[in-house]
Amino acid sequence: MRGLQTLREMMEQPAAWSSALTRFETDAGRVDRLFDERTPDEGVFTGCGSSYYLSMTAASAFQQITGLRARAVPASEILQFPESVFAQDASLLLVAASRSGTTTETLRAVKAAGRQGIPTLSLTCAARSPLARASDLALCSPSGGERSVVMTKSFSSMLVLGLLMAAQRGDDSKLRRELRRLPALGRRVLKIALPLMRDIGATASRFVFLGAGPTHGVAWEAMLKMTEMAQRTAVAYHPLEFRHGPIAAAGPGTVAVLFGTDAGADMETALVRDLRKHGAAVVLLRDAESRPAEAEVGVSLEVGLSDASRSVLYLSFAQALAYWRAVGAGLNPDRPRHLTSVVRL
Ligand code: F1P
Repeated sequence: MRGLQTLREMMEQPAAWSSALTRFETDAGRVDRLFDERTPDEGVFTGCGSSYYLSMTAASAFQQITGLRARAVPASEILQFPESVFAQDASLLLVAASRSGTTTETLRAVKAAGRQGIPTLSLTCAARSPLARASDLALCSPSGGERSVVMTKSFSSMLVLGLLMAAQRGDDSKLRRELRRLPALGRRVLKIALPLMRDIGATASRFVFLGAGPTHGVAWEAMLKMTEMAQRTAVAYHPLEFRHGPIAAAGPGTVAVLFGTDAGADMETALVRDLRKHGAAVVLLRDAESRPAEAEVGVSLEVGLSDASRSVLYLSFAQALAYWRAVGAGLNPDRPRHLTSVVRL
């Protein structure tokens, strides 16, 4: 079967999270030191492609957990519009994610920040990469590196590192406990996600991925996975934004995947109804089935995690869906068209 490499790396995610959790224990003190010495009052999270999308989720969770301002910007924006990102009077920390640690825009953004005296922290799978060396502190996912072009375990394991950093800075022992549960839960979730997503959207013309707060970055990553692996039309939005225009294109042939949040459960349930009314098929992922929704496919994980930690588990559904749509179309997920694992300018 085609795409075995990617499939293997998807299955290796729980082990990669375990390694990231273990490695972080030795780095936690360094995170504290960096924050205590440089006292940033805002985190700018950056990266390119998948690494930018994981930055979205990490930034959202970081602000919620620590109370410090945080936002995500693509690394290219830092190069093209530095004044729009680095405000003069702010005390910033740049958090840069990159699997390879060699992506040109991300590396240049970190070097530009360094020249301006802005402290830099990287999340990477390559501990000796130029990015890691250029950063004040590098948090590494030791088993996150892939042979595949598309990112699966690197994404989720670097996200685990980002969430660990937030838990450390926010001194959030509940989040820490949740993150430690992820490897065991991830193994269970993979067993559900892989068979479940096999036939969803086989004849769909369009995929819509919806996520709010920490799940918004997951929605973008789901869009990218579908685009990279299966070359299918895919878009990502905040759930309630979807009514403000994009819903005009929804109908039979649309598959909408909603990465549900506890914070917005009632409003998301109402959106499922509207999507179904217009003929879209809806896959609703959430924690508990406390508010029944009329989704075509409803998954209640019932893991009792916060929206931020559950985001990591949602990724398997997005990856599996893109994987099966690629295989079903006769494409090889291991060899996506026009792509290389690193973009160097
Ligand atoms: C990230 C990235 C991937 C994408 C592509 C090229 O690289 O943009 O998201 O799939 O194939 O690389 P990195 O900075 O995380 O190494």
